[in-house]
Amino acid sequence: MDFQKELMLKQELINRRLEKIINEDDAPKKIVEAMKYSLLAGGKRIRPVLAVSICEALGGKIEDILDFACSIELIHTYSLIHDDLPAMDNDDLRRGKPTNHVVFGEATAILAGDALLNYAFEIILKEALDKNKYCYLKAADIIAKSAGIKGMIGGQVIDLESEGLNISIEALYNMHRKKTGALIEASCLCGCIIAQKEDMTDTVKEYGKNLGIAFQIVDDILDYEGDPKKLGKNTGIDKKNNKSTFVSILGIDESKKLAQEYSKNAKNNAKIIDKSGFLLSLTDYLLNRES
Ligand code: GRG
Repeated sequence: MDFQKELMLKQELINRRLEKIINEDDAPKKIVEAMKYSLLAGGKRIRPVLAVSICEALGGKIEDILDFACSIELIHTYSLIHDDLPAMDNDDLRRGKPTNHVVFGEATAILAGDALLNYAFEIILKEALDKNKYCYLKAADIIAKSAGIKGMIGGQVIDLESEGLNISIEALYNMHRKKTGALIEASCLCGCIIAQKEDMTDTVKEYGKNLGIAFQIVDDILDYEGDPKKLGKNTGIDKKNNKSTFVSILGIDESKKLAQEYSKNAKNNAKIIDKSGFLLSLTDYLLNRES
């Protein structure tokens, strides 16, 4: 199996479907333009790739999950637009391009995020209604919870509350399991649920959990390596963001070891889920990524 080729094919498939989905004529042009700007700005499409790959590996068809998987990318994009807002991280750049609020203004950026979240559930419900299968409702429930107050939004709130504080590694882990991990875990689980392989749920859940944490530790490592000076000496807090990170608490070497550990666990799960080796290579790719 040529992993890079396979990954590119999946990303292209998802990109083409996203372009189709977002081509909405029956809505004000400005909001669709703002939604498109961030949605089609070249992300890695990790969450839909995970959903599609796991569904396929467990015997489902791509068409069974493609729209559903794309809706997860809409939710991810909404979270990035809102995370970049002045009231949150106040970032001017995302994926090397001006952030949504810099281009369209704050009010439109807030609405574009809201619209992407709502549109995601329009797609999810359309799938559930068209396919008329219980598994789509179950997957919808998983996605809704993972993006909500017990998942991504809950994690974001804990993150905001922790600003400037020296938090424990356990608290950091708990925050990231919700903020970044929940949607990643849910993407994996939906693949399993839509493939109707309920007996694999525990392994897929474990995979998503391990991968989500490895992904976040790598994110912290990449952030540190992009600007090592910003780490406050022995403060446990990353100076630029005024937040604790895996690197600010554990140091760079321990963080790399921890990322390897979680990744190793995820790879053991991946081998059970996907015999083709794609998920295994995807896990490695995410650990060794440069952005
Ligand atoms: C505002 C409700 C709300 C939530 C925001 C997930 C999140 C919560 C904020 C994102 C901030 C961030 C950069 C977190 C680190 C991990 C992460 C989610 C990175 C971005 O995901 P990738 O690498 O992004 O999949 P691409 O650009 O490839 O889509």
